[in-house]
Amino acid sequence: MRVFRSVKDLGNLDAALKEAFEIKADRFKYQELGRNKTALLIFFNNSLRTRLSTQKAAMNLGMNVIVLDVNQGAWKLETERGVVMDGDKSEHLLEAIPVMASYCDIIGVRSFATFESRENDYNEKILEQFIQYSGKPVFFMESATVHPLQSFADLITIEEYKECDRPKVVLTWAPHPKALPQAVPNSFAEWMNAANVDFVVTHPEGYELDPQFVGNARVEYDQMKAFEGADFIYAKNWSCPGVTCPEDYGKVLSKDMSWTVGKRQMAVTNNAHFMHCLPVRRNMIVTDDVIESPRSLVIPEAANREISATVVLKRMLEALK
Ligand code: AN0
Ligand code: CP
Repeated sequence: MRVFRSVKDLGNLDAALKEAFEIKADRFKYQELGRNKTALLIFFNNSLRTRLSTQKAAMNLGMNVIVLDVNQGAWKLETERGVVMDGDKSEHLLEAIPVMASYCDIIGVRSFATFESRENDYNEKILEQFIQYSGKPVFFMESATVHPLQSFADLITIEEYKECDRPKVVLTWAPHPKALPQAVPNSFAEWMNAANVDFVVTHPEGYELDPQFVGNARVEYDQMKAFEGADFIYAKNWSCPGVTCPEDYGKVLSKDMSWTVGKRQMAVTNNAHFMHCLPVRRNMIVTDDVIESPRSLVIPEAANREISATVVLKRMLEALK
């Protein structure tokens, strides 16, 4: 595997899940694979889980790890080609990428949507340059449009906790004070469409996800209706994807607190498990009692980030040989 951005990059999903459970049972099984190989993790944005779980995954495989917080200590990077660099940016991405790549074997990049331009975000302007100019395998640690390590961990978690063969999984929008990217719901939709689940998306009008990710998934605008009989509730806020109205891209269209996931909605589910990628704002996205309930999976879900990252790095190391 040279690039990890999509569920398609894993090939057969059942085989990938099998590998994940094999690693979960013995996470140091492949500790010779990464000997004298270096993973470089580059963060343009904050992170708790991705930063720690991916480092742990690399260490499970015997790799060396370098972590760079670009905005804390490195030079401010210009990303546009052709500009006269007379402002506050001291270095261009076009030099920085090959330099960073020269010190490592595999690169992970976190670079969120900036919401400045839908076109730039949805064309993955930053990540595409890493793929093009680094000459190294690149995995996405939440890009402008996707968060595949999260969705893979989510799928592993659903597989572990499902109580029937084909569970009903509901992705629900929930309110948040600030504009958030669509990366998590985009990837979650893409991965659920590929998995053996009955998948439903619910959100207020205007929050329609990009068709390249949501595909033909069922969309139900009535949240209570969507929750009926659900086995898993996956909550997340996202800002306007700009599908129906491009000029609203990245805007907060609603802060409707009736969408906050609470007891009222959970009562109509099939005693559903609650999921969220974290970090979560309590009593905006989900009430204290629901996130603290025995059916909440937020902690095991986060723990599975180590497993998804170990599988991805393992496959990238195997492809280096
Ligand atoms: C980010 C987001 O919504 O994409 C990261 C989630 C994993 N969340 C925040 O910025 C709060
Ligand atoms: N879920 C997730 O990616 O968390 P962080 O932003 O803390 O890495």
